[in-house]
Amino acid sequence: MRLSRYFLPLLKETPSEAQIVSHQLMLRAGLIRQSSAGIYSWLPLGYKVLRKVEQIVREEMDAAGCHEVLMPSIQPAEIWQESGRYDDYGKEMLRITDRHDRAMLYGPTHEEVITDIFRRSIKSYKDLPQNLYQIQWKFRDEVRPRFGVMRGREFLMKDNYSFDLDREGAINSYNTMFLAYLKTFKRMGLTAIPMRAETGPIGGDLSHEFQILAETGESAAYYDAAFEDIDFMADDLDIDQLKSLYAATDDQHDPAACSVPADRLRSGRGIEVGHIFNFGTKYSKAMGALVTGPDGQDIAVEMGSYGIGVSRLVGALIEAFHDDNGIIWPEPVAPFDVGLINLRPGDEACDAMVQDLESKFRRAGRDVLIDDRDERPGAKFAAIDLIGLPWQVVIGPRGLKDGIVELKERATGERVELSPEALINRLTA
Ligand code: P5A
Repeated sequence: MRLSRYFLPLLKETPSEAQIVSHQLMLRAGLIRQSSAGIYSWLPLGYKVLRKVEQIVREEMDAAGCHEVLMPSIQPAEIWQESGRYDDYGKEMLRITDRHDRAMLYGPTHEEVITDIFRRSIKSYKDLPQNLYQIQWKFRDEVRPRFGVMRGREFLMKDNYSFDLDREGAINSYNTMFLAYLKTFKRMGLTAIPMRAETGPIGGDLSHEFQILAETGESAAYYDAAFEDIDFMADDLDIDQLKSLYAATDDQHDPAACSVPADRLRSGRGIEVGHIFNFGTKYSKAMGALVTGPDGQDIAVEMGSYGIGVSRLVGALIEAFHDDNGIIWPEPVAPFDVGLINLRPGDEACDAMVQDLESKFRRAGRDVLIDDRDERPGAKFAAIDLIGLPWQVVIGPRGLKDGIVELKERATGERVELSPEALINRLTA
């Protein structure tokens, strides 16, 4: 991709409406634009990151044996009246009336829709367990949307729903999601701390929220240092041990009762990027999601739901990975892998080298953004730092005379001069 032909509206000034660094950087780096309060458009660079985050989430859900579906964003009021949540949900629910005066709503979550699908499709215990998920926009009319995509009114969520015959099966589904979540966040370079949580309007008696650590996080988090040493990608993680490790929010933390020795207790600031719930038969009983059990009796299925804030994660990643010059994307979610800075567009040798490197990177499956704009070098360096690509390559006439280009790693600031061959080897190994 050539920057001169791309749609990347960078801002020089920090927009005054943005209070936190991720919101400021998302606007400055041309990732999003606000449409109305808490509602955003995703511009090309931001949308690329959103899709990469979404894809990691999707791969981990598929690996955990879940099946992807897509449910409507607009839902009928009736199913919420059946579950009993229509009145309880209050003003956060955006209520709509269609031309036939039917009550509809923009879904804030999908427990009712999935329970309705289930009850009309699955009749026997032999078809259990099931775990379905989607990646779909939600709407919650938050009183005070703020911090950009971190607390929006319209936001992208990955939501799973599990169906089991009994409590034991349901806990097993819960544990599977618990481990899948730790892996999902780790793949993005994030350590997520699972914390016991309130169930709120979703309901149930067992719930964890997953908080990633960032200095600018919304709430205080206390946790066992063991979380920092665990290899979340390992296949033999001990779920019971993980669940027993100390982790507490501000209101839960009681220094007197905390069992972790002082030198093993860590504290930080957390951002909630996921939340999982087991709510038993709350919806299946209210809505009649029954299966015939082994002895011929009708049984209300045991359910759970599991959410990841996909659009919030883009903001959370920036909160976790940035410096004074801009964003520092971890490689798995970076919009492009490499930024090629052509210091002298129009110079034959520079143009040819850029072209050659681009096609070699492309063949190796590396996504490249070329700054071929007619701009001062300083402006190019600042732009490529701001948008946070993991690797920067500087191509200039002076270096090329000696057969070298310069490589800079965004995260460390480390620079090396090397031959184009060595560069390709290093970044495509
Ligand atoms: C779980 C899946 C649920 O809604 N029902 C389906 C359950 N859980 S939740 O905790 O309310 O939301 C799940 C995750 O969505 C993100 N999130 C938000 N992101 C941006 N803006 C918002 N206003 C917002 N509200 C929730 C969070 O990451 C949350 O963990």
